[in-house]
Amino acid sequence: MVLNRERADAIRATAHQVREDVVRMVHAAKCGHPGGPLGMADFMATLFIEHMQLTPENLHTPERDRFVLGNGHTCAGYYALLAAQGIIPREELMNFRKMGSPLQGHPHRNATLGIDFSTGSLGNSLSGASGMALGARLNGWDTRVYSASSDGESQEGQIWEAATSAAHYGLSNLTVIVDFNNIQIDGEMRQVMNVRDLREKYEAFGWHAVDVDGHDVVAVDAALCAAKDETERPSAIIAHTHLGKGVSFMEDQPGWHGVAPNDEELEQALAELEALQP
Ligand SMILES: Cc1ncc(C[n+]2csc(CCOP(=O)(O)OP(=O)(O)O)c2C)c(N)n1
Repeated sequence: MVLNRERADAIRATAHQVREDVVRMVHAAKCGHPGGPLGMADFMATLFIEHMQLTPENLHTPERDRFVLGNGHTCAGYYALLAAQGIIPREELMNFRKMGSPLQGHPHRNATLGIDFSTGSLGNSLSGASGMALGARLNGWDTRVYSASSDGESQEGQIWEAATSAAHYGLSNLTVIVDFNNIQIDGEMRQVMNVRDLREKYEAFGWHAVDVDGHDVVAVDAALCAAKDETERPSAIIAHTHLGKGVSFMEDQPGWHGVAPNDEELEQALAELEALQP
């Protein structure tokens, strides 16, 4: 079923809020990674608002859906979405990366905040998510496990061990969304270490795999629906995005992978985002 206009608008409004939160959080921390989460905001909001069953009410229910953020450095956006879901108190967001806050610069497993897996060291995520998916199936649960990853994380060999194993066990309750923006910490992914066509790769590993425009919430929703319809294979959604989406001076600029905006840059970023408000 195609996402109706009202639901699509609600997702876009949440993605907008996430972008504002991200630039404010990274600015307040004076360090962090704004580019990735700005690029991921549309597909992450689609996942969290429309698909994943993760709410304050079911947080402690073992059968609930699970999420693993493989590109852990992009966690400002993840925390902002958990706040949008009412799981993290909004006021905590401004303590991002501060001493004593649970919202550190990479996600730390925290049952109270619904953070299911610690990440930051690239490459572990799909193994963890596969284990959760297999465990859920062995328990006879209806749980779906979602993992976000990136073109940079796809350079890690362990991702492909996990991809082999997930296909071997037919983990159709597992979906990975890959943030494919051709950018990583040291520059353009195609120059640093080209991972090539990830849809073809996942298909070759026995997965159901599709390419989508990661900023088109209707297309992302359709891909997530198709993943739910799969009964034999795990699913990979290769989301083509622009790092820094929504802030002109950050868009497609590797330099904004992991730098905080200064006061003037924050002001400009917020003004530009305001002008784009859906
Ligand atoms: C095992 C490991 N090696 C290296 C790093 C350092 N590192 C942090 S982010 C990053 C690039 C990741 O690429 P991507 O997720 O595509 O970056 P983005 O799109 O957010 O710029 C690297 C190599 C790490 N976190 N873990």
